[in-house]
Amino acid sequence: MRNFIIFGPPGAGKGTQAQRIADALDLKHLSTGALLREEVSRQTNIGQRVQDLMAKGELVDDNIVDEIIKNKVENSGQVAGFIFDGYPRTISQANYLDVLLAAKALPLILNLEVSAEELSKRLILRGQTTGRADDNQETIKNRLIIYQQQTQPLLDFYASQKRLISVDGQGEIEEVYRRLSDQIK
Ligand code: B4P
Repeated sequence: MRNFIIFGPPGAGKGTQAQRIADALDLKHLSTGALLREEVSRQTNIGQRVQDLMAKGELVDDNIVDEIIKNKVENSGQVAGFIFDGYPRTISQANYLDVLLAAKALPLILNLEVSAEELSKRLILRGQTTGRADDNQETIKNRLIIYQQQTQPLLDFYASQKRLISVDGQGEIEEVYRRLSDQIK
């Protein structure tokens, strides 16, 4: 089994690249953002609890996302591996995932590096085309601050364990994909 985490700030291209890597390596793609948005659109209990937080760009409680991931990992049957997208986002989630995967294979972290200016540009463009509730100027600012405070520290955590691969996330989508593929052949 091969497991990966696609990592980076909001707008770095995590969802975009995770889908390609999943297709190429026949991995199960698990995006907590997409799974949470599905809960919101179905107006489940979880959806109702998280929708305001998500619209403001705040992180959802660790327990909620940990539980969602655990269910998906345990109910995916025989798979070649997983690519986690948007998870983990806190040290607590990272520890939880390592315990969950300890008997399988600890994931390698693929980190996309993109400038703050380019991130805002991409998210504002997506907001205009898809109308996603959290892709507006004010929320984007908050998401970037939260990323720096709560998620970025994970880079040191994984680097110290020699599980971190960073690539330049700027340029054409195909170009970024080639950089990632070269690292995981
Ligand atoms: P996510 O859905 O993970 O949102 P995101 O960080 O913006 O990443 P996304 O994958 O959508 O965007 P991408 O970079 O691919 O999370 C949304 C919210 O859910 C969070 O704010 C939080 O509230 C909650 N949440 C999710 N997971 C959580 C967790 N683990 N713990 C707590 N809360 C959690 O792409 C962005 C745009 O850039 C796209 O439009 C894409 O087309 C474009 N793009 C990609 N690559 C490009 C390139 N090379 N050049 C130009 N544009 C590119």
